[in-house]
Amino acid sequence: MTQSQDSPTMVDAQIVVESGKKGEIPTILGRTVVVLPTYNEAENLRRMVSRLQELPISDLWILVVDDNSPDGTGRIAEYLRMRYTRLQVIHRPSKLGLGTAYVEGFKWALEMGANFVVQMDCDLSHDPEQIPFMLAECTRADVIVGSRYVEGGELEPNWAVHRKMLSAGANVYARTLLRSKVRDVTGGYKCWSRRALEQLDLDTIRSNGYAFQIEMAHRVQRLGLRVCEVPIRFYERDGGVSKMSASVILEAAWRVCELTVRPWRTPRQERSK
Ligand SMILES: Nc1nc2c(ncn2[C@@H]2O[C@H](COP(=O)(O)OP(=O)(O)OP(=O)(O)O)[C@@H](O)[C@H]2O)c(=O)[nH]1
Ligand SMILES: [Mg+2]
Repeated sequence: MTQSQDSPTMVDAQIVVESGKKGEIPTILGRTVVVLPTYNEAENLRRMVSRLQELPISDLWILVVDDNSPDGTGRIAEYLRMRYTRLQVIHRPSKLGLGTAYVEGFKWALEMGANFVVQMDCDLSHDPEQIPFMLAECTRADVIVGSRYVEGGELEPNWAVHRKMLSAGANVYARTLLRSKVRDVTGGYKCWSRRALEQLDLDTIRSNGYAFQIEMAHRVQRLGLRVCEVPIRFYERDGGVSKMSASVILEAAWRVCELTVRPWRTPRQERSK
């Protein structure tokens, strides 16, 4: 089978499948929760929420996980919570990291009966209009990765060269050491099925920054879950500033090494839990 522009990639089978009718969301979808971790995203949160609200997905909820952002993102989230019935906010006392924000958000989403959970940055790097295309693959995959590194995926051309190099370099480094079949192993735009999240043993996730994305992709592969990569265009963040830092990069570099030598549980142990 040949790889065609914009066709999703089934990672577990290492083949490319045709996409079918793009954007056609199965009617069995049930509840979907979009988890948005925020730290100083006051410039972006409103626009993000309004774009999510316009999506043609029934029973779509939004969960903001804010870490007491000094720029008042938490207050904006509260204002939005009063305006929209399907928006909830978790307020945490201080900047506790992206990884723990997602873990809290995922647990909350499972508790409220989500069948699918979407994780994405709240800086408009991830285009909300891609969600229907990701959900359209949900019947044949446990995890759908919005991928910059499959055919049809792209990075916005005016993203800074050093960021492109960091992203590509980190991806090659992690994929090589962890023998990852996922092509965008550092990507933060994903759609999880309930089944996948329930198997992941969220309390044992060790990574908190950039490394969180890598550890999750690694666990998915070890568990033998079905992964589908859907091409996305990745945009430069719209407003606000990046939280990328030297310590985040070092954590990722270290964590990849740690995962290669200490991969915690085998899939069988993980499954028998
Ligand atoms: N709750 C919470 N959210 C965070 C934290 N760190 C980052 N975020 C959010 O996580 C998302 C990703 O962070 P970014 O700063 O965009 O990191 P990045 O996408 O790797 O870097 P850029 O491409 O430069 O934007 C954004 O929505 C941030 O606001 C944190 O410690 N706590
Ligand atoms: Mg970002």
